[in-house]
Amino acid sequence: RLLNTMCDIPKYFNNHSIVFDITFCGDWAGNSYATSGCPGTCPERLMDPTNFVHAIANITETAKVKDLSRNIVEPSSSSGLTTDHGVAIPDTDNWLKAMDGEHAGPSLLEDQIAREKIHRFDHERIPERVVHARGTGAHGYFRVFDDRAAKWTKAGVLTDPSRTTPIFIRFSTVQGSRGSADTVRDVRGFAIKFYTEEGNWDLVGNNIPVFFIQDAIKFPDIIHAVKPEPHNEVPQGQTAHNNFWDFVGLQPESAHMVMWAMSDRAIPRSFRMMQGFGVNTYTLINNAGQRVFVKFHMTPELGVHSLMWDEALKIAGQDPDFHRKDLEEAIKSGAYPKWTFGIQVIEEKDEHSFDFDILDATKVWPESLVPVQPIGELVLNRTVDEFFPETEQAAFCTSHVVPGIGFSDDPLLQGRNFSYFDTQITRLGINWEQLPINRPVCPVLNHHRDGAMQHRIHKGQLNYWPNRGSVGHPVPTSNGSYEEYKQRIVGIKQRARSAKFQEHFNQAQLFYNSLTDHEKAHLISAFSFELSHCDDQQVYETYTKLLNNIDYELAKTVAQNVNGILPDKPARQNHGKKDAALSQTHFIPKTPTIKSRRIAILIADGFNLAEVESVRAALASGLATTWIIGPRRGKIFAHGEKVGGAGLVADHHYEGQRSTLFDALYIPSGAEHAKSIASNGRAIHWIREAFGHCKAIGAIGDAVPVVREAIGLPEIRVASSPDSTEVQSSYGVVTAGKYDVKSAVTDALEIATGN
Ligand code: HDE
Repeated sequence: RLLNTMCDIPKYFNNHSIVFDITFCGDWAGNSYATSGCPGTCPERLMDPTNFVHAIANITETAKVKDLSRNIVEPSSSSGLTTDHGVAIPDTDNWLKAMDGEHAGPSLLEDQIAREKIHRFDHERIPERVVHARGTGAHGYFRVFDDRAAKWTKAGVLTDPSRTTPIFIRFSTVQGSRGSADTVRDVRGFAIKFYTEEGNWDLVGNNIPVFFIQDAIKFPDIIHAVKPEPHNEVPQGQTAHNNFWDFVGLQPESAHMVMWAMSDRAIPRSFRMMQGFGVNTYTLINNAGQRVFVKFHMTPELGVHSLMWDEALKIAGQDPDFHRKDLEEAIKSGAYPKWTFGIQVIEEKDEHSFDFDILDATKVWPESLVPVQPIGELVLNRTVDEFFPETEQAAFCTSHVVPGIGFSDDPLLQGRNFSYFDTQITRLGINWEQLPINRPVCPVLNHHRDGAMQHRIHKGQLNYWPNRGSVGHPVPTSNGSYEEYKQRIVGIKQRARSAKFQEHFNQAQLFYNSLTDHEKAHLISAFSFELSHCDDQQVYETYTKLLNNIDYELAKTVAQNVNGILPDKPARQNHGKKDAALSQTHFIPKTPTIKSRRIAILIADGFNLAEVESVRAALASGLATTWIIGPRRGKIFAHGEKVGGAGLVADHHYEGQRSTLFDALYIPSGAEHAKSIASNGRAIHWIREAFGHCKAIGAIGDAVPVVREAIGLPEIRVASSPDSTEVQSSYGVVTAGKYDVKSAVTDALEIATGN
């Protein structure tokens, strides 16, 4: 009976392959199978929750892919078109009509085929996420380097190096709706679902380590203030409006996060080049039942890079899907995005030893005080098959943690733990966790039943606990189960915040002090842009006044730019402290890389083919992608080549793309080609704009004077003679009189090794 039962169990787990880790001491009829030391009669023993050992699935990197494959519909040319109830359809182009001879008559409501098609279409949309509506996702995996975190946590996903845990990540913006542009100035969401052996763990983070508010009860206020204004639903994908600045001006706890949001962090070059932060303070619990406080960090392999504001604005119109396409392009080309996963740990005994409250989500734990310890890596290696069922229906819950990971009393986290489950009910219905992208890859067995869109068919008579049943019915188990940390709580019920939560400017100042000069300049421009968009004097005056609590010079400059309140002295002294890890320049990889960077090659008829080919090969060795931009999309003929020859096929016409969509520009030699470029306004604009956005520009031979002329900067260094292969580099412009094609191999090697 026992063996028969075991054979049956996989059915309850949807036929997953399951490795059983069960110690039997008897069967359900009470006959002993006598493992040594069986202390009691079996029915009672098995009914005792402490003795039930939960079945554990053997999860691999591809477990989620396999799980999703149960729902995949392959394109098929062999089967005909059918209705949803499976009946073949001869014609899906013409509604059933009462035709009057050759003339159209009324369309008939009786056409159930047409009705079904329209009904289905009418209900295709579901509510978009109330925040983070615009996003994109991908699959991948997570693994730890070793078991170094075992001293803090018993979570297998964080400690067992033999595991590869499948993950799904969704990146998002916050303010805009589903169709808004990718490159707007905004916080980016970084939500990760780990499909672990012990259940799903959702780490729902951002690319900025702090938040606008300290207490979850303020969330509707900040979101109402940041979203398009209620009277005219303006603006879309922007914080540059009265309501946002009004709210944050009256809400000093937002000051720190506003500094981050006005920094380059809010206009990332790519999702792949952002840090991720769990933001809230979580806890880890080890096998001995000890607890530590923890913050989670994801650090991108490629470094942290941003667009320039002018680029971000332009790309929002030129290619609103820029980040979405960038992620897809990288994964499909094999340049898998990768992050190091790290933790900051604070022992319980040190909870109160900092000058900020470690449970306050408007504060970072400065890395100079609490270093980030790398423990693993996240890799994205698969795009979704279909956007809606995977990315749109993906739903995350901060309350979804696995044994070994817990919460803290961070008041923002506590509120989030309520809100996420709740919002999924509105968006997807109560059975949202049965949707393919959300369901765990380990067994799910309980007495939850029914609800709209129930997909599971539970056999048996018993849907409650305790029950008289035996096999196949889940029983509570303490083995490998989630156990709350036994936390002593003593308190007086009141609506209040703790003392250290009252200080709001120290870390805003720390952040500002830690930026490089160019980062500070960008931040000042961002404040000036945003406050200039506020036409209510009270709003921009209030905010410029608040800035004086952070930095006197910053406040003065912004106030001058936007006609705010010019301070005559600092509202408080600058403490002068810095923390290197707050500047994104801190995360430039030790070995510079051009992996996955997009390089535009601007050509016209008469270009030097051998040179282009060898430069391309050198760049490809560094895993950069190159794109030929020509006067027409199609064949462009090289110097000496006859019209009608093989040519080099341009990927885009000069008008088809803009320099903003590329990381660097290269223009080869070739007299006629250089002449054409010099006389083409759009091509000149390509060069000027790339230079204006601080992109690297490479020019050789005849292209050098064209670049110099276009930029209008005679100081740019060039080789002493047109025949010289000597490479000159100044202002980000790299030139040579001649390219020694033979040196392409050396160049490739240098590029590949980051030298
Ligand atoms: Fe969210 N947040 N949030 N949030 N959040 C949502 O849940 C909420 C907060 C974050 O790709 C919603 O499923 C409250 C901090 C991301 O699907 C909602 C509070 C951080 C995503 C919600 C916060 C985040 C969301 C809307 C204050 C960074 C997108 C749709 C207490 C750590 C997840 C949804 C995805 C989404 C509530 C604050 C990140 C309404 C109440 C702090 C990345 O439940």
